[in-house]
Amino acid sequence: MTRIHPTLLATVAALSLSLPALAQNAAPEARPSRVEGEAFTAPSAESAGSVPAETAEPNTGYKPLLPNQTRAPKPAEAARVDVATVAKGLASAWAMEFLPDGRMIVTEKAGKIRIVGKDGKIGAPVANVPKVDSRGQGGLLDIALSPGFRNDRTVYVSYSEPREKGNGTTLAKAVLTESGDGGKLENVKVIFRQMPTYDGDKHFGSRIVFTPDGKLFLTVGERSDKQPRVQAQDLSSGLGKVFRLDTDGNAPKDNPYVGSEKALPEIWSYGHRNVQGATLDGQGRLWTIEHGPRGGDELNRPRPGVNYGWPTVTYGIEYSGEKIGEGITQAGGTAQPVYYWDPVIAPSSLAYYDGSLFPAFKGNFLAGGLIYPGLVVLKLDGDKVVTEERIELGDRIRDVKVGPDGAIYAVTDGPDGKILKLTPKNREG
Ligand SMILES: [Ca+2]
Repeated sequence: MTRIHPTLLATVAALSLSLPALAQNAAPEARPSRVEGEAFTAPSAESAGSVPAETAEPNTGYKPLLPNQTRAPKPAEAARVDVATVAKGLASAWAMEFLPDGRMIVTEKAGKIRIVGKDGKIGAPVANVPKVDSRGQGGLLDIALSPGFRNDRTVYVSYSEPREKGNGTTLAKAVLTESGDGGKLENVKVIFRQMPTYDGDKHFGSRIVFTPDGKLFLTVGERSDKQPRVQAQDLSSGLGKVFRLDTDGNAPKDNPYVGSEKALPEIWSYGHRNVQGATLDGQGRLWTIEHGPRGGDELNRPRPGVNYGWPTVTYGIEYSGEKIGEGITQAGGTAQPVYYWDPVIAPSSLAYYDGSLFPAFKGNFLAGGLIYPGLVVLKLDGDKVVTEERIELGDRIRDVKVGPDGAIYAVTDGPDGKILKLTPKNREG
């Protein structure tokens, strides 16, 4: 965790930010303040151009605290991609994963899992999927393969679970057995429930990310409405959190709040809004992308016990145009987003590019956009964004994955959904 250096405090004073709040948070047990590392050094890259990818009018009058925290320049040289459709006819696909043999496994929001062949043939629905509440933004959400899938055939799914007096995001594991072009889930076990249950149809998250130490992260939402969303700041509530779990859904002993009487031991980080994108970077660290309010989508690198601000601190405003809470964009004890978008892109998904087909994308993040109809490519240097590039695909993108072949696969939203494959444009052809 970052300690505040005296010279940084002086810098902060010079910038006339709130010193009392900072002093309070400089106590040994305090969460990192917004003043982090080399935050005041403007990042730059040789590949950067001089104009941002985003040129539309912002929705808010807020200014970023940090250089390049929004509207980073585009690369001087644009990526040239070919786009092919590898599968079509999916019904509101939500998530896609590659199976070890190169086929794909896909969730559909209404509650179906299908295996898609390498030839694009969409398989029959897998039987025995848990019942989902698919109203609004709910339904069958993410799917992830157990790290030992080749042997244990275990899959993990997150979904909005119908419950007494409402619904909530639930994580289940099951064994996938295949027959014909379909199959079934066996030994379905709910291993974690986001609580409390709430009667709504928005902001369920969610993504599942396994880590090399045999644990997993589960991201969720805060249920959107004004009444539940304040619980994103409440450590006794499961709303608006990133959880870290073991593969049976229990809190690992080294989680930040294990042993605390007032906080849920499964919590990794808090103050999140609706996290629908999550991935590990090349160092195995978690990154998330979340839907903000109007003008406040965020890229974060969630660290243990850190408060990401929502709904007290945000760069966005209500869709009505009102400010959110006190309308503050920074506060001691909360982490600034690494990057934010105003206007929003509505980020559905996040992947880390570690393939070799696109050398220029090596180590970059790829985010799928629902409002921005395509992919957003972020190049980072030392955890700061140096360029933002847009690849328009003409469709709402629900998930993005890097294939075993190094190609980029984007899953489109809505009826007659497609899986698109992006490869570098053949300059000779
Ligand atoms: Ca935030």
